[in-house]
Amino acid sequence: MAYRFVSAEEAASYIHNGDKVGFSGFTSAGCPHVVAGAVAAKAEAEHNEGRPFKISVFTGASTGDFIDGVLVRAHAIDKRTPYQSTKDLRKAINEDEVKYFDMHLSMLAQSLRYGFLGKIDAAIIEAADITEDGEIILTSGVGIAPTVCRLADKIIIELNDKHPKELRGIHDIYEPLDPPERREIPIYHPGDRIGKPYVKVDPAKIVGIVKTSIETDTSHFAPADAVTTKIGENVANFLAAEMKAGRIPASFLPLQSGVGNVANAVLGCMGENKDIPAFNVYTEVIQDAVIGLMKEGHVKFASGCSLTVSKDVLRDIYADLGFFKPKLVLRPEEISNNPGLVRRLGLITINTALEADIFGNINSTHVLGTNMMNGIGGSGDFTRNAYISIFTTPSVAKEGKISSIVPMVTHVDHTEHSVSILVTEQGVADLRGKNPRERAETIIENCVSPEYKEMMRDYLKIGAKGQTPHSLDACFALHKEFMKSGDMRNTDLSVYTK
Ligand code: 0RQ
Repeated sequence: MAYRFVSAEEAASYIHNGDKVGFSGFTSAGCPHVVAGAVAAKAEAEHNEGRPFKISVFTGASTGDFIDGVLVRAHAIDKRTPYQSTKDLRKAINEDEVKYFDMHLSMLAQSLRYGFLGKIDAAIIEAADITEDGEIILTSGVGIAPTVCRLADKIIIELNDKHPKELRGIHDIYEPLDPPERREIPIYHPGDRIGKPYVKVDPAKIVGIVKTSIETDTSHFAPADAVTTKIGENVANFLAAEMKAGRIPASFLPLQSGVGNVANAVLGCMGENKDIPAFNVYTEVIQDAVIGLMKEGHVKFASGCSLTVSKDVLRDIYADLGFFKPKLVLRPEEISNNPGLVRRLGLITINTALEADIFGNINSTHVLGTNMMNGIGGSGDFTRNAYISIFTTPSVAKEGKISSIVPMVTHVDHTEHSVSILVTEQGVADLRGKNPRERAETIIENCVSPEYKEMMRDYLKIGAKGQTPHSLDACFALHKEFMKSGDMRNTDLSVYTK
């Protein structure tokens, strides 16, 4: 092969202060593991010499400590998008050290192509294989890899032998044309393949290949507990009833489900529900539960952007590619999260709220309206365009000191217009066809924790006038009380009625 094999340190020498760097992967699945660490070491050395060194980091979604963690601890990140979930990076964002901007995941690749975010200098890509004429076989996650490979002046490959070359064929790499040439994306079924099994690049752009041998361990879920199980059962029972009522076809519709413990529990409960037939998944992250359901025959096919699964599950998949490859496809996030496809395929979408308000607005990202948690991720891509858009949240957080359902959310990611169903462990609020007052009553009676029900009813009485009966004095009373005493249960709404 004509390529140069280099050390991580030599690869890092191609990255310079002020560069905009695009990484492959989605969650830590498919992310390169070692070059970012060498870039962080280079940054520290430069800082020690009194020279500036920061790069902007563009990725599929969150990464892992081996990209976001090492770089932020070296004070080497200037700008960051579109999603993150690493403790140290979150802290640096909220201390205003890192300029993070939160984006719908489906829009990042096209925003880069449109030139809205500046020129991509380098792409760092994890590969399972590469051919002499520049066909890159990605690993367990795709993200924005095809686009950054095309836009970057130079490409660094991490060739990871823990991903088999036989992965060739699992990916479906397709980039839409830009307007005014864009046509419809010809996917009509979750399993349709429309692109190439590889990312094709000009071999001359590949400045070096770093060999690695690192297993990705992307998924750490707490086992389902009483609350997440109840939420899961509520969602599954709701969907089974919708099917019985004829509002979901008997063949069912493809499912998208967010990331995390609740999402895993929901999928588990759907698999156990005898009234729900085997279904397809069209989502961004394919988690452990999907693979489990696939083995049992409850999931027929899964289209996603990444295999965000635990080490053992990834080993199982790789050991039996003959079984799994025909049932899986990994797509760029521009396609896995494409709003037009979400609407066309009629997805049932299930995402998690940090907080919801009694009128159905959702905050997925900001604690107390100010501190970034992770980012909107793909939740907006799916929610806004869903056949039925479901949000889940435990009714309380921090042992009851926070009600996840409040009079007014402190930050809006998804407006009332995009939310059909709200589910907590308390029950299900069906918001379809309801006006604001009806929505509030349904959410209070079905979803709010008993400890907060009376408070919410009182709030509605304070904000008596208007179509949406808010009180601009009292709408953040619970949040202000939490900031004062550390417990929303101490809120005294009577002061607003005097
Ligand atoms: O705090 O970490 O200190 O324990 O928030 O809450 O209940 O563990 O929930 O891990 O599922 O995350 C919305 C953040 C939920 C996630 C969010 C505290 C709570 C805890 C986390 P601790 P939980 P999860 C696909 C779709 C947006 C992106 C998305 C998310 C911590 O699901 O990032 O949907 N979603 N993407 O105690 C203050 C409240 C709180 C609160 C909970 N109201 N106020 N703190 N907490 N409610 C994925 C991708 O796009 C890749």
